[in-house]
Amino acid sequence: MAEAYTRAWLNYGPAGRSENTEYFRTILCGNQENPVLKNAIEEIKTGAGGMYSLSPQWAAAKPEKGGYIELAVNADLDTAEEGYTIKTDDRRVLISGKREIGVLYGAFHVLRLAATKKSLAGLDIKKQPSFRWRLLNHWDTFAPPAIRDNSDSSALAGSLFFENHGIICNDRTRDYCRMLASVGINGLAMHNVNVYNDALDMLLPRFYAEMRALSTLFESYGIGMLISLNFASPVLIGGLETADPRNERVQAWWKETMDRLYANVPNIAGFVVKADSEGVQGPFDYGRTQADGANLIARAIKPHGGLVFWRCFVYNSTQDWRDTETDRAKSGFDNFHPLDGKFDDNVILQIKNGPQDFQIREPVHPLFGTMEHTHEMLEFQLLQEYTGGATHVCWLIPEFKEVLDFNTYALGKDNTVADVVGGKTFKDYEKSGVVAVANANSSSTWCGHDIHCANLYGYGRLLFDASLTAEEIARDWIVQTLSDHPQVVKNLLHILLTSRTTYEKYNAPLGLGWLCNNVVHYGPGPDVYEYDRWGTYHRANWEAIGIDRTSRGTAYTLEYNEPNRSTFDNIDTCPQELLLFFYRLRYDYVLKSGKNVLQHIYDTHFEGVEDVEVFLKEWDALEGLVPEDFFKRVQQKFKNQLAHSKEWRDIINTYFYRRTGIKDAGGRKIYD
Ligand code: GCV
Repeated sequence: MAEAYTRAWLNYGPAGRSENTEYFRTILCGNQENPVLKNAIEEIKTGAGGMYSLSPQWAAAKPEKGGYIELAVNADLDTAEEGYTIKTDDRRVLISGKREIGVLYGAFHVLRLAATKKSLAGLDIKKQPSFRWRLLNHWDTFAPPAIRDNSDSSALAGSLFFENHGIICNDRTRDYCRMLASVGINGLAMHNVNVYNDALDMLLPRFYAEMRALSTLFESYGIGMLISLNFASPVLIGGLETADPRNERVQAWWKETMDRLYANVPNIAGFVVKADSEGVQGPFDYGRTQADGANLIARAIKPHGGLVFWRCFVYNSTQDWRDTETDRAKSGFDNFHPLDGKFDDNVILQIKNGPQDFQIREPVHPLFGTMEHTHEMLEFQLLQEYTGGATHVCWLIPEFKEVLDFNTYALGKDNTVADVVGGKTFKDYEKSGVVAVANANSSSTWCGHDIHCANLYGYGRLLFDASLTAEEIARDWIVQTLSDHPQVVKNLLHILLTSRTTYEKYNAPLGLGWLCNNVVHYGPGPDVYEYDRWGTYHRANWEAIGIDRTSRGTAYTLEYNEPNRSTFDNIDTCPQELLLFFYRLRYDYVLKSGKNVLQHIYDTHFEGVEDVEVFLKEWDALEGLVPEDFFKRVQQKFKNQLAHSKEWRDIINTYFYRRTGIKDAGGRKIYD
């Protein structure tokens, strides 16, 4: 564990004395024993101390004089369960929650307004979350996989939750919960979805005490505990010779194991399952369907109100590169779509945003909006596994918004992904939601790069209020974390809002993806995946590149509802940024920009590096305007990003130059 760590966006730096100061004199709350309300009171005290050097007093009755913040639970509030209102009258800011958690969210809202220097006078706000479940899946492990624990790629660096084969619950865990609650995250799985060794025991008495301590802490911040489990547990830890979902002893084992777990650990929201995926066992091993597998767990936990988050990342990971018939992109749809209506009501399918694996540009997964009788949840990745590790700034919120705004045309009408996973299209709000692979780890900056915290922050804010713009979210993060100095806001806004496009320029042209190294998924390796077993081939030769996924090729396009199907199936209407995902194109194919494919690749790779040069300059201009240690850390990161973007540029450009023998039209340096 890192010994010291930053306070990220909860640093509550001096907000200057303002009209807001007065309100922070007293906190009126009828019940300071409730753990959630207690956390709200503590948070306001911390905020008032940091921002105004005040130590507000708690009071059970209205103070005689002076400003105050009142916290109240009001079950009649006309909002969803986690909703709240904020109203300012005269000398009082009244925060009302339908339940205690709404009060806590409201308290964080008020603190955010103060920290971003907005006035608390005259407020009349009503809020409720856009999605019921706003989750994180940590991919932490009891012992970090050494091969991935490197400071540049660091996608899976040291864990927040595990150390020396044990589970951690300490002050830092509490601070993490504060951060999550401040942006409305309400559920969290600690362990990687690949569950082996010690992690199998998270269902067993060995860890009850630690799990109880953690889940109680989580509960006081409105965070439900999720547990990742291994489908083969009855064999691996249960002493049975099978994990067949139709076997009665297996069913009894799951029921008993879950009954005992629920009796000993409070606040379990559900279980995350990766099955039949990348070597992990699942129902296919017994000739059963994914629905048989999911329902097995669902029935065992139904009496406890638990949910199964069943992942759809099921594909053949032992493909032969010579096989041109199998298209991995189709596997999610092919395995799950025929099962629509077969899943129990407490099963939610957890579907990655795209059909492959968190590449910087993928089309939206065709399962969204095509399973009318099934609860669907969207899975994003905050962990920058493919998007630059702990080095490259790649702010993902614009991408997340694009995905949420994608029109699935479910039921033949306008229905965005946000509608589908928000429970508006087919199923109810209670089983709706979004999950992201988490990016915080044991590093002192939480995410291995100070600016990567903007991804975690932005994710939570967006899920709580999907109507926020990327710019509004970015601005709040900048001011809360650093400063409202116009130069700081301007430069960082530019960096954040354009960083995804920049990364895409040198990472993967036109939706191609997979030009990276294996395992760490960091850095250029254009042929690394080409002859491997993972089904992710670009098949570049001397004249063409890409896979034909149209109706003339693998027929992936047919998995979408109309009119998306036709849009993708026609090269003239297919979005340009996805052309190499959907089509096999000659390098001299001319894009709408007037450039051919090869020149587009060369140009974007040169441009990407130039963009990073601008980022570095913009950052350098902030010296003296942001805290020095923060400034230095980030400056070094930008220097590393610049060097590494050059690596991307030169390796990818040389790769295609060697394939084609065609020089850059601009005469720029491409190595032979
Ligand atoms: C946790 C990718 C990652 C794996 C990950 C897998 C998944 O393949 O590289 O580490 O496994 O996705 O989402 O299950």
